[in-house]
Amino acid sequence: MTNAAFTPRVFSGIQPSGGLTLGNYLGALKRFVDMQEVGKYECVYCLVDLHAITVWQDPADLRANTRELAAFFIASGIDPERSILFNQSQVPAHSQLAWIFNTVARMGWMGRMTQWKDKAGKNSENASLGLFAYPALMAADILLYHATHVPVGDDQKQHLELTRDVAAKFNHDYGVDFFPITEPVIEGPATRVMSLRDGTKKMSKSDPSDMSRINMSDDADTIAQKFRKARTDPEPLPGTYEELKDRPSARNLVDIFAALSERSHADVVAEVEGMQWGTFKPLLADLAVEKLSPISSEMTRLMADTGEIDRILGKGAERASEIAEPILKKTYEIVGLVQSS
Ligand code: AQP
Repeated sequence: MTNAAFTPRVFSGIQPSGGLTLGNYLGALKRFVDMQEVGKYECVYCLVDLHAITVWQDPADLRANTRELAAFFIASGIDPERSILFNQSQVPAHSQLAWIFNTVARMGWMGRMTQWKDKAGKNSENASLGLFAYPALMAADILLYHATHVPVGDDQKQHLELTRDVAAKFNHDYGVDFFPITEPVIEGPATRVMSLRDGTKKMSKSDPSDMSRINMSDDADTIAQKFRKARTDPEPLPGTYEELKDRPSARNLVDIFAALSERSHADVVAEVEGMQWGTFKPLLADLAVEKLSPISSEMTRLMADTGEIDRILGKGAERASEIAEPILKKTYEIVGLVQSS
């Protein structure tokens, strides 16, 4: 059976672990909105709170961050009527399918994940079992909806490959064609937004330097200051994108500009050819403020009514369960787990 046999369905998620960045927006949220607007997919978007607790989260912060993340989705353009928006822990089928996948995935697969190596670091004996099993839960999130397409940033590519391996192994072991082999959708001019201090490192909320990232909560002055101080190199902007190949910090700023302005790299480079950084950086800062400040003001407005946010998430969880429950039930049947009706 090919993926054509499945309903075209998008699934993706973000952890409510606080500190949303421009990387989350350009690599994930903006793409989620694009997929919703295409109109041909059923879109399921999840605040993956069970993933967040694989590293310590203060309970009060987790609650606040979950609501703030829901506000971020809606403020960025996700319509909770057209797309399904919910938090993972409200649909128990995620954990139930993850357990089945814990028995399908191999220890060796997990041990090779670069995110595990980066996050557990030298202290892996002390990392949580959940952090190690994180990719099996992610496979469950995706396959529970028979998702055919998963928009993510480039850093999630390896986890998506593991999801495909889990689906293929399950189908093979049980002699079925039950789970789709999901397509990662890693597209657009900024699939990996890099640190403003080091163009070879991913922009990340856990970077100790706040100057390395644009936070969704940054005000206009802070955004302008961070771009002004962003690392570049002494050369002016070149005439072709290819000439930026070995200039990661410079390329990063051009990528951000292209993604925010929804233009191709070639188009942007043609316009700014020969420009000095002192001229380009303020243009970039103005563009970022123009695109991001309406989102952060809308987030503030939405956060004033957390009851409404909880209602949206509750309704989303009900709609998600309607898709997930029959798929989980069928999985149990395939595996041979007796369920009295
Ligand atoms: N810098 C980035 N460029 C492009 N996409 C990015 N994403 C995150 N950072 C970038 C994408 O955002 C989605 C949600 O990711 P997550 O919830 O797993 O968060 P994360 O990747 O853990 O975010 P951070 O900031 O990188 O957190 P830490 O510092 O804890 O590792 C995913 O689609 C991801 O690709």
